[in-house]
Amino acid sequence: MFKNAITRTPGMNFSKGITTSNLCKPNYNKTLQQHQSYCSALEKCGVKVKIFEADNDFPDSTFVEDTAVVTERCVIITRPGNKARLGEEVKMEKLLSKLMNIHKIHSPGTLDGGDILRAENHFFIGVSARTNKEGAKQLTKILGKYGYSTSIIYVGKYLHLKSGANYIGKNIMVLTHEMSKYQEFEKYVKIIVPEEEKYAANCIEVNGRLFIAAGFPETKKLLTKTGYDIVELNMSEFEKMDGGLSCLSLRF
Ligand code: CIR
Repeated sequence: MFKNAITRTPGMNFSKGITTSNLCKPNYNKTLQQHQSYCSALEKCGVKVKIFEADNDFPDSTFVEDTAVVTERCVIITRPGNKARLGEEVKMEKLLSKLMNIHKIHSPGTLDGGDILRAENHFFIGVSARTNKEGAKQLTKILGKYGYSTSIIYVGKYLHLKSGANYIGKNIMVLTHEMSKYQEFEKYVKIIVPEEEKYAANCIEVNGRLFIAAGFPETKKLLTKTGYDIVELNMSEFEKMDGGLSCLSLRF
């Protein structure tokens, strides 16, 4: 069960963040509305949501997931792999300073939380354009000290591991077609989203409910079969900046 979540209101310069998408620029008011709906949905699942104020120094800072890995045994402050985001983690470290067992990824390691996929007490660490081998090595060591197992996955062309693979409990992995072929996921029940809906592979389970991006009907049908209550959230503005449901919060 998650008791807490941390989010950050998108800043006015949200549209100046990093993106590879060729969708149009996000609309700020719509972005704020979608963010509020996301936070309310978390609250409806019994989660206490701490919403930090917008940080205009970092247009991507609403994607808080990338700045820390929070578990019930320890916290790891990351070191974002894109220079434009380096420094977001310093602010997050201050905000999390009351939590126990805080560790940090150190240079030359880089690591984005979007590359860290937890499945029960196992952590898949994606090595990507953002998370390097050194960052993965440091995280492996820290998590190992707390009794977690880890393994490394090479993410390929995806921005982050969780852009294409997400664990939703009940031994189920939600995967893009491409990631479904990774042998690392063989022991899971696989739900493979259609190619034209691959954005919807990024979904999160929150206290028995499944948050999915609105507008992906085939994925919704597949995920309804899991027995979870489905909560559809409009993510259009975040998708324009390469962000998904998992990126918008730290849940613990
Ligand atoms: C970035 O490129 O860093 C942001 N525009 C999107 C980050 C999305 N985060 C995530 O998938 N964990």
